[in-house]
Amino acid sequence: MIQIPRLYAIVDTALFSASAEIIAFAEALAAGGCTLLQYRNKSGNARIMLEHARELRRLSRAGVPAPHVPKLIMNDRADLCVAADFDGVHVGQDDLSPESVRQIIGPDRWLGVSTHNPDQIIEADRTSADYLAIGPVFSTSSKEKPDPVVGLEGVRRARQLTRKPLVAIGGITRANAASVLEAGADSVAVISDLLRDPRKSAEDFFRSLR
Ligand code: 3NM
Repeated sequence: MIQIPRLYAIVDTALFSASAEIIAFAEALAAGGCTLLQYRNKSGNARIMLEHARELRRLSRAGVPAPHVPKLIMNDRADLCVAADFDGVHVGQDDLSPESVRQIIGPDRWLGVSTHNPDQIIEADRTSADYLAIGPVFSTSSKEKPDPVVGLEGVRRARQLTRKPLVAIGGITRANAASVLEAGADSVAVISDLLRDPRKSAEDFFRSLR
């Protein structure tokens, strides 16, 4: 069973205008103590994705002191995970199946699966996924066509349905994160509430989740 940190930071490239901003954002998150980062790029430009991913990989290995070397997770794309030597892949319900991803990434890399309702949790729980995500917990503007909000009740329900590490996502902020862990999540995945002053925001999250 993997050990998942309480904060799972997502770097969504749609929110940045230049590659340098994306890299600087990731560096600031790492400086704030983030040890798990997801690279999320829904543009579909595989070459740019691989360029960004390789730069993040290089930085995470070169720049940051050892206890803080962040794990890097690629959203959706198992091929790019392997090409950039990332630590794992996160897939949704419309991506490759968990077992197909597992064949590509091998036994050691992390595999995460998004779920949005009890049936999906039960199904994903039977796969080799290392962790499951449940969401959106609260309303979010960071995802196109989000599934219906599951609320804290959805997190409690999910907790009853799986023993895998559970990541909650969607509308999670420094103000509500503690309630999400209390409901049974092991970790919170966040886009928006890390954007402004990422280093301080990450530090605030860790303080609120102690
Ligand atoms: N997935 P924010 S909600 C990427 O429900 C994503 O699976 C979701 O961003 C899901 O922290 C979401 O800004 C957006 O709400 C999370």
